[in-house]
Formats: sequence, C-alpha cells, structure tokens
Amino acid sequence: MSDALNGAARALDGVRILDFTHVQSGPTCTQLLAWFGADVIKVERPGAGDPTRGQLRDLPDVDSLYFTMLNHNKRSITLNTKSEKGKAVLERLVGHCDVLVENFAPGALDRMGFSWERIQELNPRMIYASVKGFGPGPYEDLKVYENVAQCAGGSASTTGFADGPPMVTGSQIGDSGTGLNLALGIVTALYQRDRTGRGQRVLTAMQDSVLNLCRVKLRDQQRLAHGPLAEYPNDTSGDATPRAGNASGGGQPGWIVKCKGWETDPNAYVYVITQAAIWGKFCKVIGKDEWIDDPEYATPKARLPKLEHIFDTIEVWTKTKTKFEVMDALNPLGIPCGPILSMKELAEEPSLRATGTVVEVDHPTRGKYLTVGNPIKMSDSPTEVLRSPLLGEHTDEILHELGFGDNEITAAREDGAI
Ligand code: CAO
Repeated sequence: MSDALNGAARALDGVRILDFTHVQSGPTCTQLLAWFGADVIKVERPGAGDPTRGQLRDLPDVDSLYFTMLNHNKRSITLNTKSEKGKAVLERLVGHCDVLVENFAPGALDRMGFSWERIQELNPRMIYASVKGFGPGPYEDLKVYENVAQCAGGSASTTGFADGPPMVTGSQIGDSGTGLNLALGIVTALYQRDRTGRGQRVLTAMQDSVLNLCRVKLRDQQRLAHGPLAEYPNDTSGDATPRAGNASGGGQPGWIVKCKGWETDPNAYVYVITQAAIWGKFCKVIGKDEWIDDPEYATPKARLPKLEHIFDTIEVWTKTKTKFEVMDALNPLGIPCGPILSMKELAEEPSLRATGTVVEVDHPTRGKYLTVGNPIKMSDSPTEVLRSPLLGEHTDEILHELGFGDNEITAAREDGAI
C-alpha cells in the first residue's frame, strides 16, 4: 500500500489478516498489525459498516474521527456474512488469510456458522483471535464497552479521591489496552505456527487486561492484611484497596500541585515526586533548607505521615511558576516531575510530530486531520500512517484476489451479499 517508504520491508509483510473487528478494542489491534506491514482486510456490513463510521461525527456524511483514527492502513470489503453468497466469500477469505480477528458479542461468529471447529476445517493454520468483555465464568455472555471493563477490572474502584465516587480514566485501557494484548497474542501465535504448522485460538478478555494494568492495586490489597497503606493519603483504608487520589502507585511519594495560572487554566499543574535521593535538593529549591537535617523530615519514613503538608509547601513554590518553569528548575537537579499536558498542547508538540507519534493524515472526504501514529518504533520496520478506507473501497479488488470473476461479483452485488 505504501509509496513514501519506497517499498521498505516491514516486520509483518506477507501476513494476511481477516479483520472482523468493530468499535475500538479490535480495530486498535488490527491497526497496529497493519502498521507492522500486515495486509488487513476489514470485513464490514454492506451499507452500514463499522458503527463508529457514523458515531460522534463532527462533519455530516463523512467518516468520523472515531473511525478514521482506528482504521488506518486497512482495506475494506463489504460482505453480508449471513447470506449464502456472503458465506461463500467468507469461507474463501478464511482459506486465504493467516489470522481472523474479531470482537463481536459472545457467540456471534458461531451463530454466523463460523465456529472455531469450522474455521480449523477450512484452514488449520488459521489463528483465531478474539476480544471479549469477560473470560469464561458468570459474565462470559455479556456485551461490554470500555467503562464497563474499567469498572469490572478494578480500575474504577481504585481511581479517584478517597472521599469521592469511583472514577473511570480517560485512557482507554479496556479497549486499546486489550487490543495491544491481542496484537501480542497474535504475533506470538504466528511465531509458534512457524514451528508447529498449526493455528490456535487467542482470547483476550477486557476485564483481564484492565486487572493486569491494575496489578499494583492487587499488591496493595494483600498488603492491607498487614496494616494501613502508609504511602496512601487516606485517613482510613477499609478492607479493600482504597482510592488514593494522585498518590504514586510505587514507593516514591508524588502528587499533582498547582502552578501559576491554575485559577483559569485547568491544566496549570505539575506532578512532582519527592524521591529520597533528591530530598535535600528539593528542600533547597523550595526554600526549606531546615527540613534537610530535621529528624521530623530527614527520612522517608518520617515524611510519610506529613506528605500532605509537604506537598502543600511545595505547592506554595510551584504556584509562583508556570509548569514549564517548574520543569526547568527541577529537571537539571534530577528531580522527577511531569507537566500536566492538555490534548491541545500534545497536538501542537513539535517533537511528537517529528517522531511520528502525532501525524497529520489527508482523507478524501474529510480533508486533513491529526491522529496518533504507531507508538512502537522499530529500526527495520518503518511505519507510514495511511488514511482509513472508505466503506467497501476495496471490495472488487479483494474479490478478484480471491479468484472471483466479474460475473460472480455482479451476481453477489445484485444479491446484496456485497
Ligand atoms: N454481515 C452480517 N451480519 C453481521 C456482520 C456482517 N458483515 N457484521 C456483524 N454482523 C452481525 C453479527 O453477526 C451480530 O448478529 P447476531 O446478534 O445475530 O449474532 C450483529 O451483527 C451484532 O454484532 P455484535 O453483537 O458484535 O454488535 P452489538 O452492537 O450487539 O454489540 C459490542 C457491540 C461491542 C457490545 C459487542 O460486540 C461486544 O461485547 N464485543 C466484545 C467486547 C468488545 O470488544 N467491546 C469493545 C467495544 S468498544 O468500547
């Protein structure tokens, strides 16, 4: 598909993906595989396509940013897989591809007549990869969206402030997080297939993926049995890992503090970490030299019960500076800190443009838009971000590759199968 890379080889060149994904979790996975060079054939329902094409539209009758930003570098074929002619094409596609990726509601592919057993009959080398909301158990039949997974995977109960309700995060850890896991499962299965010659099933559950990312919170759950979590800012802990506000998940105390302009700018904040190794330097910067040798402050243990007061004192200093001035003051001293960057600032950041992490893409009906490029950079497998396909843009091209003749294609179209 690529011109700009002058035919540079990529890691997954030659791998064919039958992409039966929709919404976010599955498409993030197949988009990554496409960026690594796989030929991703997205199968969509005739006339409708992936529902996200029409969701959260900013322009009338144009594929939404939701869709375009999750489906780069793919080809689109429309296929009614519940019609007889559509099933015949799907069978041909199963034989033609290396991997089938899907994130339908549980049982949908079986109901279509394509169970794992049937797929193995059609192509024993096929890797059949799925995202589901839950693994086997009481919830396995449920339909699941991002925030349901964040709640069921332990993230919501451990996010937010101790005196507030559970919170979901803006990071799509349930959808995009699970898509990342699925991509790893697929390339691992491809690697194993080189030795065994056999395909296999790859299943990632969104609940499992979120819980995996909440590993440190299950760690804290077990620490609770031996006493309160001293690094948490909470007055009481209860019997389950509590919400810890902006406290660090590791052993280094940290917090988000206000910077100059916070009264009007919702992102005039910085995250600061008072690591033991830089405690003395931090005291000097904020004008609290006396804390360096004071036994009440000199050791991490002595500081733990006073963290709120310490961060309030740091904030008196940070409020006199912009977040970038705080960075300029602390970075040369090796004091870990991070500005709270808005989406506007990230979109405009030149270094992210330079690395291809933020990319401008041109689209025939919507024009230019920004997207997040491949977050994984490989020295011998360059990524070029290409626009998402229009609905059914490659239907005829793919059917010809599968060996269908013009008359068969016309008949399938008249039948509504494509
Ligand atoms: N031709 C014919 N039928 C098609 C088709 C095609 N090309 N593509 C899809 N369909 C059919 C499916 O077979 C299914 O039919 P049945 O219900 O008769 O089996 C129907 O379309 C609906 O598919 P679906 O069940 O996947 O979609 P939904 O809107 O009902 O549910 C979702 C959406 C996301 C909740 C569900 O797919 C799901 O739980 N997926 C797994 C978890 C997941 O990935 N969630 C992430 C969502 S992003 O936040």
